[in-house]
Amino acid sequence: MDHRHEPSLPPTLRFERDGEVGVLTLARPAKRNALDDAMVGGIGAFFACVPAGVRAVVVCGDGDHFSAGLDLSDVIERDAVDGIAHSMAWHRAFEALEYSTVPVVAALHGAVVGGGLELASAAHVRVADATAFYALPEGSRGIFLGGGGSVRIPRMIGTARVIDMMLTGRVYDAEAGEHIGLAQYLVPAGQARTKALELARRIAANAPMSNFAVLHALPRNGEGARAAGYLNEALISSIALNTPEAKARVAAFLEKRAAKVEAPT
Ligand code: 1HE
Repeated sequence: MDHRHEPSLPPTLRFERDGEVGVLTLARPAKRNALDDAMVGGIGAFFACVPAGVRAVVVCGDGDHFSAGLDLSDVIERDAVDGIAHSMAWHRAFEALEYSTVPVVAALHGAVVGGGLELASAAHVRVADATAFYALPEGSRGIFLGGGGSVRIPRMIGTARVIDMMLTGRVYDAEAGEHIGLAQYLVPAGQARTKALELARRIAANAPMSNFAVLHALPRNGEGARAAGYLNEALISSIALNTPEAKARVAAFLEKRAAKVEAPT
């Protein structure tokens, strides 16, 4: 029996299906989708056990903003040891997303700040609309990144930019954000979710083994020793090539039944 049916989530998270794509929505717009413990735990539980039949997930937010980051009303009464545990709970949740069984596309709009940017940076593809803006206000709040952002965001945009954002409170608008690599796609206002769904449908149509290799082998190969990366790549590519799905897809191309790569118009 498959237990991965409909997930039980806090009321501040909503899950819907759109064919093979799952949509997980931050549903706390009155607080600008600020992330409290229940939401972070819910995100972790969701990605640790993605509902059956879902082959890609879009993460998006209700209201005018993707997420205002950490729920600051949560922070007040926490000592150092509790603080470490809190940060590690975020790490577990966002690692569940990053190393999920399925690819995740983040649809960004409005504020993508602090822990909201940390959440977005754990996704595999980021689509932003023209209203998106990015900041790391932790510096001015007397705190620090705690959701894995000091590990992930420098890999996306470079350490120097993250240092600048944190020290000076610099805010990047949507266009500059795309330029420096905070998002891979920039679309008109109000269209991030639609574009993210379109990309997620395309991703869901890939062979599961290819998606698995991209999520689990590719980032690790870039991080460890080169020799281990090459060996791991050889192993994964051979496993992928030998799946019936790969054989069928390659044959379809050779027999002119599959789409060619199109040059952008
Ligand atoms: C919040 C939060 C929050 C809004 N925690 N309650 N993040 C920040 O430092 C960003 C803080 N938020 C903002 O700068 C602004 O709220 C926004 C630019 C995101 C949106 O502005 P606006 O004018 O649309 O909304 P607002 O009037 O500021 O906020 C609406 C309500 O949401 C208000 O509550 P209300 O009861 O008075 O209606 C705000 O208090 C509430 N709200 N943001 C709690 N973040 C793992 S470590 C990660 C560390 C971080 O993420 S630090 C960065 C925290």
